Parts: sequence; C-alpha cells; structure tokens
Amino acid sequence: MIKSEICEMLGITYPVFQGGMAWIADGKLAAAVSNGGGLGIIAAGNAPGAYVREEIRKARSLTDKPIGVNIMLLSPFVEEVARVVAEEKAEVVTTGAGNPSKYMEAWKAAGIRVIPVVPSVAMAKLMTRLGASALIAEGGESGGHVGELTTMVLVPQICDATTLPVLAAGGIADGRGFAAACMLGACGVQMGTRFLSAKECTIHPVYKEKILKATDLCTMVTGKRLGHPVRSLRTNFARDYSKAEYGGMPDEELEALGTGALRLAVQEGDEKKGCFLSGQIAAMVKKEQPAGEIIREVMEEAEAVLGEAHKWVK
Ligand code: TUI
Repeated sequence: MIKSEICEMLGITYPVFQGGMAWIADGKLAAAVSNGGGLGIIAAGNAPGAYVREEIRKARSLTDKPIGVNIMLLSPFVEEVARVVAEEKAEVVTTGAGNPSKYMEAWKAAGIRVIPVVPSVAMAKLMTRLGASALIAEGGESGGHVGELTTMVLVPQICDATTLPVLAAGGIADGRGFAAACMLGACGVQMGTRFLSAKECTIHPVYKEKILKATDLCTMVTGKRLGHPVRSLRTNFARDYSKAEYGGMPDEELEALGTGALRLAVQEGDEKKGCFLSGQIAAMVKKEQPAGEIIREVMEEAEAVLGEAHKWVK
C-alpha cells in the first residue's frame, strides 16, 4: 500500500486530493472522495460565504473524515469565505489563482493546514517561509486557470525549492501519472478532470458526456489577453471566444462574453454559451464510477507501476 508523509499529516488513507473545481466540487463530491480515503475539497469559486458554510456542513453530515476548501483568490467574496473556513474549521485550505499571504496567519491560528497551489519557484519559496503545510505544484496541463509551466518541468523544481511535501497536479488521471509524479519528487497528487466522471459529481450530463468522449487534442487555452488563461474543452464557444480575443474585441465585451459561462456549462450543459473546463488528460477518462473506486483504481495501478520500476536498472 502506498503511504506518504501527507497521509500522516492529514489523517487520510491515500495521498490523493480532489481538485477544487468551481461550481462543481460541492459538499457531496468532497465527502465521497474523503470517504474513499483521499482528501475531498469543496470549491468556493466565486460563491459567497453562506454557500461555502452550507457545503462544509453538508460534507460534515456525509463524512467524519478530513475535508478541504479551495479558495479562489480572485473571488469577490474572498474575504468572507476566508473567515467562514476559519469559523467552520475545515481541516485544509487550498488556494488558487493568486497569492494567499495575507490570510495565512488567521488560517493557521484556526488550526487549518494551508496548502497553496504554486505555479513558480518564487511562490513556493514564499509559501514555505510563511508556514504552508504542503504545496500543490500544478502544471498547465490542468483544466481551469493555468500557469506557464508544465507539470513535468514544474514539479521537480518546486521539490528542489522547498522542504515541504509537494503534491503534483495537471495531467494526472491514473496510476501511471501518480507513479510519474512520485519519480519527480512529489508525495501525492491532485486530480480534477478524473473526478468529473465520479458518480457523485453532479455536473450536467452533457458535460460528463463531453469528458467521456474527449480525445487527445480536445482542449485549448483562452483568456490570455485578459491575464487569466483558462483551459477548457475545444467547443464552438471556446473557438469563438478565441477568435474574439485575437480579433480585437474590446476588453469589456470580451469579459462579458466569458461571464457566467462556467455555470452555464456545469448546471445547464449549455453547448452554445457554456465554458466546459477540462484538463488535457480528459481523453483518458473513460467511464463513470464512484469516487472511492477511482481512488482505489489509481492507487492499485500506481503500486503495480512503482513495483515494476526496478526493471530499468540492470
Ligand atoms: O486556480 C486554479 N484553477 C482555476 S481558478 C478558476 S476560476 C477563474 N475563472 C476565470 C478566471 C480566472 C479564474 C478556474 N480554474 N488552479 C490553481 C492555480 N493557481 N493555477 C495557477 C495558479 C496560480 C497563479 C498565480 C497561483 C498563484 C499565482 O500567483 C500569482 C501572484 O504572484 O499573485
């Protein structure tokens, strides 16, 4: 059985986090992942504090295992959500899309483990100095907001820059990816796209179907011009957005085009106006299954792959 320092630190069975996907990762999905032995993470996204509190309580009613909350630092509600997680005493806070420095003292004082996503060595060093418990090194293969570097390049550099445990994210959806992450120095992984296929993941059936039918070149990055590059499925909407982006549409109009697009994908399965966030690994997500089964399958395959690793040494 694969165990690592992050399991002991957090009291989880497997070193697998479920990504904090906005509009998607609710209390139900997070509880299913935590019950499956990983760390389930509720996404605050752009939602107000009251929503986050409700989802934490929902998760608590479904599991007695540790749970996390992901705070998207560009959210207009970031201040109140930061207070809610401290009040509700989530075991873990992960952060994305920015620098969480100003909240860290309060979270740590509330006994919360802070595990930021870091897209660069400089951010890894800063977070280490400020008392993060671990780091998530997320490469640009991931869905949603993406940094510059790939997982292959980012993970070993982050591992060299910190003494903290590092989880790898971006482009990981099976045991081979898990094993590769370990070889790069990570002690666990975070997966988002793979959990889109979980039975307990309540995205619109159109969204789930699109993930299950995805092929290798099925994603693209839009939004670079406004400073927030986002990876999503290559739909007509994404293509049109990209054309508008490079065709000189004014910033305000472009912003309006993207507003609400994620909700339309997740809740309505809207193929015309929805933005279906997805990582590049979607093509390897093949069937719907319970979250606990996903975790077991990934860990079993990882064990087999890591067990065979000696074959390379003659
Ligand atoms: O955050 C994510 N993925 C996301 S957030 C999101 S919602 C959104 N919608 C529209 C525009 C922007 C966001 C959808 N998907 N992943 C974690 C992540 N964090 N990836 C990269 C980063 C990151 C980037 C810059 C973390 C820190 C950072 O710091 C920059 C600085 O110096 O402040």
